[in-house]
Amino acid sequence: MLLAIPVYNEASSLREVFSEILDHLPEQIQAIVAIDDGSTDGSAEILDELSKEQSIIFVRHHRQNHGYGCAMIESMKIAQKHGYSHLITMDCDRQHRPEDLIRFLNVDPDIDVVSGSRYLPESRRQGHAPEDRVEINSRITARLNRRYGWSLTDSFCGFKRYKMERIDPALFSETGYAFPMEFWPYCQGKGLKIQELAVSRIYTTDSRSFGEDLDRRRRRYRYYLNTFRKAEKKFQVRGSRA
Ligand SMILES: Nc1nc2c(ncn2[C@@H]2O[C@H](COP(=O)(O)OP(=O)(O)OP(=O)(O)O)[C@@H](O)[C@H]2O)c(=O)[nH]1
Ligand SMILES: [Mg+2]
Repeated sequence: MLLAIPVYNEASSLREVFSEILDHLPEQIQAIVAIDDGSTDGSAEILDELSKEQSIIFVRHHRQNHGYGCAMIESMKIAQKHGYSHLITMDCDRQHRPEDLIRFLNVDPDIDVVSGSRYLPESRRQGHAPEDRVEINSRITARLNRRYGWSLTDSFCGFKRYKMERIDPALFSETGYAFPMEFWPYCQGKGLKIQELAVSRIYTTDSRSFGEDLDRRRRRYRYYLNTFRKAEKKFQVRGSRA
């Protein structure tokens, strides 16, 4: 099993997060790959040091920033190329708890996608989630559920486990934060088995940004919907209702 971690300018948390990950690393995880996406804050150097210190850690550097989705697609390609049965993705900004890794491994290996949810009743809460994040997530999640007859509670959580046999990364092209909007129609088209897993919802700072344009709520919503519509066309998926 491969653990992949997208990194963009996380110098302040990297050492602490990686040390916690190593402390809680389930033995089934054979390698950790960090995708440093053109970080400019020293993250790249810290990751290089970490990979020298720990042979289980590998680092891919991008000269320029290509986006969160690009790192997801690249992680899937790496997992596929090296023959890993499963891939787990997790963030390194202290919002995902390394203690939860083992819980992803305990889910039936035949589930194709185990998707972390920060909005289940059992999800522990720490801090206050920004209202726009909660609102957009809940609107998009409700739309997916209506169209596909699903009962998701969190459509934007990056903490996930993928069964690689059912994932074809060559079919994905969304390189930005809207990657899940391309991924869910793919799941519907392929008939993948999806199960949510309660994870903590941690927001200790209010200052995180998606970048200037996407911090505008309506613009971000439109971008997500456009990606979703394009993906439905590409994967020839039709929902039952609008
Ligand atoms: N490789 C790569 N990683 C990224 C990029 N943007 C963010 N990340 C990483 O992806 C993870 C999630 O990014 P966030 O910006 O926190 O996104 P989020 O958790 O959906 O949003 P918040 O709710 O604001 O925290 C973190 O580990 C980031 O370092 C990017 O452009 N490229
Ligand atoms: Mg985050």
